[in-house]
Amino acid sequence: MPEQTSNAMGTTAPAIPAGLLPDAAYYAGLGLSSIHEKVLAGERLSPEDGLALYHCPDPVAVGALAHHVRTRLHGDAAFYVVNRQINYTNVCVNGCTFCAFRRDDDSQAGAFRLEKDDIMARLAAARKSVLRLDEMHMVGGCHPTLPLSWFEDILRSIHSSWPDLPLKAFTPVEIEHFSRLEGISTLEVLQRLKAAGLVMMPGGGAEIFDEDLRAQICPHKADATTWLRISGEAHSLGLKTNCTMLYGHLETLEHRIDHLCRLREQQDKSGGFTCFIPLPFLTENSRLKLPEERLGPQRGLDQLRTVAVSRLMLDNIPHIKAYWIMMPPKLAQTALWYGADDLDGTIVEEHIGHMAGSSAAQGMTIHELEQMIRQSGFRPVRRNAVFATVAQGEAH
Ligand code: V47
Repeated sequence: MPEQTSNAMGTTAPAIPAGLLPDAAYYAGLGLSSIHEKVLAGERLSPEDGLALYHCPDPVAVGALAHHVRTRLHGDAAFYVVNRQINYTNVCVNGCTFCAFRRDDDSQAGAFRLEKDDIMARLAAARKSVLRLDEMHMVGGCHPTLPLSWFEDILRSIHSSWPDLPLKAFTPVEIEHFSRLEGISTLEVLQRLKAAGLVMMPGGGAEIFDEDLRAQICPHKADATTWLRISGEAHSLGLKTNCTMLYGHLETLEHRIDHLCRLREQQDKSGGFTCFIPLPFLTENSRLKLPEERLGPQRGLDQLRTVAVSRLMLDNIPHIKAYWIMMPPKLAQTALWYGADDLDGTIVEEHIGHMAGSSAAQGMTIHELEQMIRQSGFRPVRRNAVFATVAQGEAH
């Protein structure tokens, strides 16, 4: 039996097997002595440390540090959720240049908008096929006319049909849009949605926080300060939320580290971020054209390194997700060894990544997710939307 250790999140996890982490001399040779020491001591890394990890020539050594932290937090557990994604519309007023999903208005080719009955039917079918859903994940474009009451009604209907189904919906960007449409504060929007049954918010819309870059890729979207403020407001109401970073487009490594540090700072203040999801930019059907050197197979290693640096920098966020829709599933499996501890879930239907070129399936079965986790050497743990454990699996 491996030695048991208690960790910062209050759970007990087996100690990392001795010898997996390269020794101090190896990290000294890479110029990472102080980072190695800080990681072993559980101390916070600086922005400069984050950049040094990005510049380190040995990505495996960076991954081993992240794996050490991930193991300290979660042992050999790798989480997944039996969920159903719903994109209620792709009509959006924001016009972000990277987005392949959005359409200008309801009449444009490829535009869609679900009715309440469509949403209920999708959930009913998903529940029938898996017996029980542990998360409904609903997001959409910022539609120009759909009122807040439309969303409240949908949440209430779902909640009254399936009171045990945790409802995760609406990014801070959608919350800000509802507040503008209704002429009420974002806090009031959140209070109303919570009263209608919302328990969790997904982390989309954070993109990259740097103001100059935001002006280039998403000029009309809620700005960084607003995105972070709304997350904090949600936390103050007891709603848990996730957070993301869209990377691999025009940003520099400094922008990525700045983004991670702003999330970490917000988490110090409000404490409700549950999971961080680094989202590698998928380039198909996008108006944002990247220079040649930003494309190509080397992006795989960058994705693993970004998972690892995120795990190491975000010392106050419990979970890091390798989202198998945006990362190919094989890379998501590998990411479990680079600091990730969660794979998201069964999903069933997804549009944002697929319209941008994701070649992943639309959904995965529970068996496939558990196999992915077991074949990577981890123990599957089925969780719900707020990361409460639903069922523990065996490692093999
Ligand atoms: O907000 C849009 C990003 C996000 C592209 O919280 C793109 O559990 C890559 O946030 N290439 C939506 N990314 C997805 C999201 C999410 C997904 C799964 C789980 C959770 C969670 C959150 O996708 C958007 C945007 O940042 N995105 N277009 C693209 N071409």
